[in-house]
Amino acid sequence: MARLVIASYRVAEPKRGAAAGGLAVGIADALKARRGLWFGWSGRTAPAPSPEPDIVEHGGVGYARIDIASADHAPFYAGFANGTLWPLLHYRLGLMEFDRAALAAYRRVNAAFAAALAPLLSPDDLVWVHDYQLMLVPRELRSRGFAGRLGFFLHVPFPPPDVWCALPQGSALLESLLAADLVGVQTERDRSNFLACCAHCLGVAVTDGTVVHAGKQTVVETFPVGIDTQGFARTAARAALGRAARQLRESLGDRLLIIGVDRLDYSKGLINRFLAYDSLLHIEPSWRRQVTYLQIAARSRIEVAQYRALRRELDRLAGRINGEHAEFDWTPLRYLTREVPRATLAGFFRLARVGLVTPMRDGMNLVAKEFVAAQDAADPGVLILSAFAGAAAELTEALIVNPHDPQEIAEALARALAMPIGERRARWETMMARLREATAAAWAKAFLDRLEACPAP
Ligand code: GDG
Repeated sequence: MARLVIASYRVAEPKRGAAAGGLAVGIADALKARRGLWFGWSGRTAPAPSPEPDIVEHGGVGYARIDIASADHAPFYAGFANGTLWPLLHYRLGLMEFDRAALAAYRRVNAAFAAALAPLLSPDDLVWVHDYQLMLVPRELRSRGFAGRLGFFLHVPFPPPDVWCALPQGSALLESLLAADLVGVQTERDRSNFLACCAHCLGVAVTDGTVVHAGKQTVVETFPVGIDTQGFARTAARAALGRAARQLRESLGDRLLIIGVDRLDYSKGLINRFLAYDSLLHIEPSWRRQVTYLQIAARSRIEVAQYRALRRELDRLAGRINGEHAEFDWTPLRYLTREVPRATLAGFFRLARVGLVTPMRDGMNLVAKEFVAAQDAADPGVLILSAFAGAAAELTEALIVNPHDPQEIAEALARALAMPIGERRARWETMMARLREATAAAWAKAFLDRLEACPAP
């Protein structure tokens, strides 16, 4: 079996492995089975990027990590990756900032990653590069002589040509991705947008989802990311009996819980979600005192100005909603900007009657899947899900809403809160059956099987 090499911006702490959540959950089995190496950033900056990574081994898996040049980290990460690419890939041209110096830093960091990784590779390795921070790594690896099988997976959405083309020098990023043998995206919409961008920006031929550019063939397919469904369900069942869940239950009394859990990010639709809850309390006053909405929104990317502005806006809105609707013994909205431990979250999901997941645009949205996995089969909660989350393609029995319309979300909330148990169970069972099959491990296996089937270049 070929060795697996993963390259991603962040790497899990070796000792935590899959317990770290995120990407680690999906790739843990594959890394172990294929005596893998996980390559990425050490979390440190240094005057110059490390020429050689620091490598440690844990549980049969190697972890190779490099420092990023101090002068490059901010323009690379807060600048190009999260100030330019993130808004662009989420269709938010109005929030996109562009500056050539940031693009140059992004190029340097991607080149430094490839320069440190290339000497560790052998021609029959399977190399799998992840996400928008490393879009130039495929081409950089090829230019350093790596000719083996190379895959790239994009975790976030891919926009249509009219949006993508606004990015100066965007063609160079597309060309780099086409240096890979396999490009994976989350949904059919992302796939058709990516192919349309290749045809439109590069003028290349696209047939049956395969792109031929500069004499090289690249397959583009969808691989929707999953979660460790059974593992998360077990964690939730256990955590629901624990102290934090008991305290939450006691604090709620007879009130129904609506829960939202997101990184504090403008793509997650938090402002419209708060407005929707405000609207529910106005249009359906019978729910006053009968519900509590708990929103956990862990601070994220505070080095980017747009995220700080969003935080201020949400703080203001939360204050306004509570000021207007609260009673001396009822706080309608509980809003936390700190991280909550993963198991505690799982237990809270299980207590909730409604999971509110309304991103304006999201590659997949794992919270939606975690909410479903965490439910008690005898008394499952209802998922309200944005039509623009990748997860909506699979979780079709959720109440699907347009996140641009707070009123529509409010109506879905009223419907979810009043939904009879029979309908709740029927919807949940169908979604849960799907999630039991479409796990994170199945996702990684599908991608790697497909990559292995690509003809060796
Ligand atoms: C990107 C794409 C795609 C959240 N708050 C806390 C916490 N979380 C955990 C959730 C979930 C994860 O973080 C968030 O994953 P999402 O998928 O919802 O969103 P992104 O972070 O934007 O991820 C996304 C994903 O990549 C995978 O491909 O689905 O579309 O944007 O697991 O539970 N975890 C803990 N405390 C918190 O407060 N412990």
